[in-house]
Formats: sequence, C-alpha cells, structure tokens
Amino acid sequence: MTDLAKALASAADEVESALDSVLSMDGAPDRQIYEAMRYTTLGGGKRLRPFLVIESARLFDVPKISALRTGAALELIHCYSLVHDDLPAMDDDDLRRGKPTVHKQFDEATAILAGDGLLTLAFEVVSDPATHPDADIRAALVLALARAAGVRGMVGGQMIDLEAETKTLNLAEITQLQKLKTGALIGFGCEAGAMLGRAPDDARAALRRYADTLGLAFQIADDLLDVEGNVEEMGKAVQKDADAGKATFVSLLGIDGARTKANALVDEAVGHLSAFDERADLLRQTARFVVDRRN
Ligand code: GRG
Repeated sequence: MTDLAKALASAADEVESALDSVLSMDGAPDRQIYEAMRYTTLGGGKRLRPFLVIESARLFDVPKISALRTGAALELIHCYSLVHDDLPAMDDDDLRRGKPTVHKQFDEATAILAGDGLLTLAFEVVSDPATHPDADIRAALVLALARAAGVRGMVGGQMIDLEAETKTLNLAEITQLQKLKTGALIGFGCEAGAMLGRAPDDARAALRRYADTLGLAFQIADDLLDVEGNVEEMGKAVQKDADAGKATFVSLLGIDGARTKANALVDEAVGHLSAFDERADLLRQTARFVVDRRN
C-alpha cells in the first residue's frame, strides 16, 4: 500500500466516524429521513473532498477536530448533490456507490428531503462552535461553502450541465461548467485548511490554484472513466455521457488527448504547491491519484 493509499484509508475511517456522529438519530422526529441520510452518506465513497480539507489543514497545524468537522460538512454537501443528481428529473440513475440510489431504496420524496436535510445539516455542522472556536472563521467558512455549493458554484454548474443536453458546448464552455459543477467543492476543500489555520493570503491563493487544476484533472479523469471504466469498479452506470450525446473532455479531445491533458494538469497542480514543505507531499500525490484512479 502506498503512503497515499494508507492516508486516504485512515482519513476515510475518521471521516466516517465524524459523519456517523453528526448523523446521529438521537431525538429524530422521523426515522425514515435519518435512515435515508445515513444510507446515502455512510459506508461509501473515496472521501476525497474531506481528505483535501484534512491535508490542507495539516499545512497550518489546524487541530484535527476542526478539519474533520469541516471535511464532514463538505462531504454532506457532496452526498446531497449525488442524491439529487440521481433523481429521475436529473440523471435518473439506479446505482450509486455500488448500491441502489436513495429514490430506488426509499422513494423520490424521501430522496429530495434527504438531500435537503444533508445540505442544511452541513451548514449546522460548520457553524457549530465545535468546528472552530472563532466565530469570524466559522462565518467565513459558511460564506465560502455557500458560494461553492450554490448558483455561483455547483448548482450553477449543474444547471449549465442540464442545458448541455440540448446544445453542444465547446471546450471553453465545458471547462467553465466543470469548474463550477465539480471544481467549486474541491476548491472549498483545499481553501478550508487555509481558512481554519488563518494562513497568509499567498498560501491560500496557491492552494486555490492547486485546487482549480486538480478539479479539472479530476473531471477529465471522470470523463475517461465514463468511457473506459466498468460498472463493477465504478459502482455506478458508465457510458452515460456518450449515451446522452453530451460533449465532454473526451468527446472534444479524444481519449489520448484527454489523458495527455490530465497528465499535464497533474504536473501543473504539483507546481502550485512549490512553496510548501514536505507536509504537502500527500497533496502532491493526490494530484496523480485523481487521474490514475479506477473509480
Ligand atoms: C444536484 C445540485 C446538484 C449537483 C449535482 C456532483 C454533481 C452535481 C453531479 C454528479 C455527477 C457527476 C458524475 C459529476 C462528476 C464528478 C463527480 C462529482 C463525481 C463523483 O465524485 P467522486 O468520484 O465520488 O468523488 P465518491 O462516490 O467517491 O464520493
């Protein structure tokens, strides 16, 4: 096992415990909604976004509890986006993380509410003093997370993506769409450590540049996996974009061109970390991991 694989596995365990605790059913007014939220969030996923929070926080000696709770909040938003994306009104998927999607396991109304519940819980977690003792830092995190998840971030990107089903986007438009849809949450993940650790502006800006490049590489890899991956490894349907006739990095650049671009972005992302010491080594390895991953 590589150092990165070990670190990812150990972070995933810690994130799982943090999520388990914030998704506690103590005093739940209704069990089904909590069960749906726990069903979709626990026991699956690479936990890449919380890992980015943990590793960016490491650079500034942030206490682990702050990084874990912020990472858990980010993962809750990611999970909500997957639940809503899988709904019949959007991507209409039956399989996610190797198991039936929430609307299949429960029903559509429960899936909508579970997504809403995860989204709002994320802000409850981040604004709780247990996440950081300084109210100004909590407020800055709430603002950044809202921007990343909302219409100027992931939701806006998802809307452009839905519209792309009826018009063909060019490379610049696809890049902008993905910067919002996938890149915004990845960007928050990398900047959160800097915010929690009151990092200097230049360090935070370097992490943002790393995140932007990483997000793009991640999305190109996702497009390649949609073409080259299989249902067993991916735990979700593949060939979705080609079947929908959607323009992607692969349809515009070709398989080889997309892989070449992804590899160049790995080098670029690592370059953005040049000012950091060996504590950024796992972030450097993460850039390679996102393009070599099999799911
Ligand atoms: C519904 C508001 C709203 C947004 C949906 C995230 C998203 C936007 C759609 C998911 C569709 C998709 C395949 C996006 C591409 C990138 C992506 C987010 C892949 C899934 O993330 P991973 O690979 O998944 O980190 P795991 O399961 O490992 O967490």
